[in-house]
Amino acid sequence: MSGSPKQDAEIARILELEAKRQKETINLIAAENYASRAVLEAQGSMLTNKYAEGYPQQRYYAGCPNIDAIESLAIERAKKLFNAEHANVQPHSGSQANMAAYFALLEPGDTVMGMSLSHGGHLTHGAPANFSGKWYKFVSYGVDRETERLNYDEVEQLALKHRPKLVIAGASAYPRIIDFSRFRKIADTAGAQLVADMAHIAGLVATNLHPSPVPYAPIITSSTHKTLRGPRSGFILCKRELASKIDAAVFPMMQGGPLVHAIAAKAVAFFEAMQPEFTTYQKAVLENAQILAAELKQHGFRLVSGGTDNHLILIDLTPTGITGKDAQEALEAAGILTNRNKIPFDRRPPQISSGIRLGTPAVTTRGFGPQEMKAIASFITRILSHPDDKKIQREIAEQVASMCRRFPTPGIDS
Ligand code: DSN
Repeated sequence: MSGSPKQDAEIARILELEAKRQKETINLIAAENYASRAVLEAQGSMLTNKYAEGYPQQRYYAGCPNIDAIESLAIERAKKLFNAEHANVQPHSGSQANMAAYFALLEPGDTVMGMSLSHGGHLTHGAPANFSGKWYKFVSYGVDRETERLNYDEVEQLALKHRPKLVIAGASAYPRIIDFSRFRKIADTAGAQLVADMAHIAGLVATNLHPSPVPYAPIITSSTHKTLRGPRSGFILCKRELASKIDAAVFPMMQGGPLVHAIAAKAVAFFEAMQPEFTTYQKAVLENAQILAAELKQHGFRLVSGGTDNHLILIDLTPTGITGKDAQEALEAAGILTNRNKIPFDRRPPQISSGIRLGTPAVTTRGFGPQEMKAIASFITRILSHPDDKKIQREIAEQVASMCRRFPTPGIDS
């Protein structure tokens, strides 16, 4: 990583430190990944200099022919990758993609149904502190207390009771397959619109390893940097008949100038996701998640819903007596990055939480496989069995550093 020591020594120094941190830690944060060098180069390019309000061939600025070519490529690639009728590649993030979807379909005060944040939903699915919870009347659905999986019958009953204008299906911390076809039936029965938020699973959807929401949801929102392994950004797919509503909701309603450098990086990521190696990668993400989950269970951990079907695992730490916050900090001291997360029916506040969420997308990008998953499960067990033992944390930190040295970090080392 270069930086520019002559111009800004302070930032250059911190960039070096961050590159070192990314290389020397085991990243199990389920929402993160390592973008390729090609993605980083597009995102860091001189395209950041250009204003391009509007859409291809309809700009409010001069000098946009190359920008039109880039955005058109990104749109066409997104459509092809997900088999969608229309794509808007301008949202700056998954949250903004959700905001635009709501703007396209709702008026302030409308009733909406989304998955509760504490059961695995996202902030923008109606959390009270978020714009979604403030501007719309959200009714939350969650998981079944016994199975800790979505109970579609209950979702349907809630929808019939509250008659929302919109149901949003999707999650940030749900380790199981989401049945978008069932959500479609529920929305139809209740006379609601359906939006699918596939941010976490977009890479799995792109490679047919998770059922696609595209046949069922007329609008699909996503971020681009999780399993999809692109730049930090967002996009929306929709049916042709909703294209002008979605485009108007993104610009000029929600955003001004698009981040053209991010759009170029998204185009690169969509291209990469169409290559056969990307399917091999996503299969390895799933395989690693299965092995990590099985090993953790063998070491005595309780996993929410008993396991995983996707790239993430939610550990319920309640039986261990450790909070999510303490677990996250003890693991970080040994170079293992996770994030504390509420578990369904958690009594602790989100800042503390009773769970940690683990994901395999980033470590799989580095080439970690079954052996490393087994070792990581042992590291986690040893640390969380003695969460205050600094000596154990130091010992494991050395093993973590040695493991990381064996696996180059794409985008940084190559
Ligand atoms: N905050 C992201 C996550 O960690 O899942 C979702 O946007």
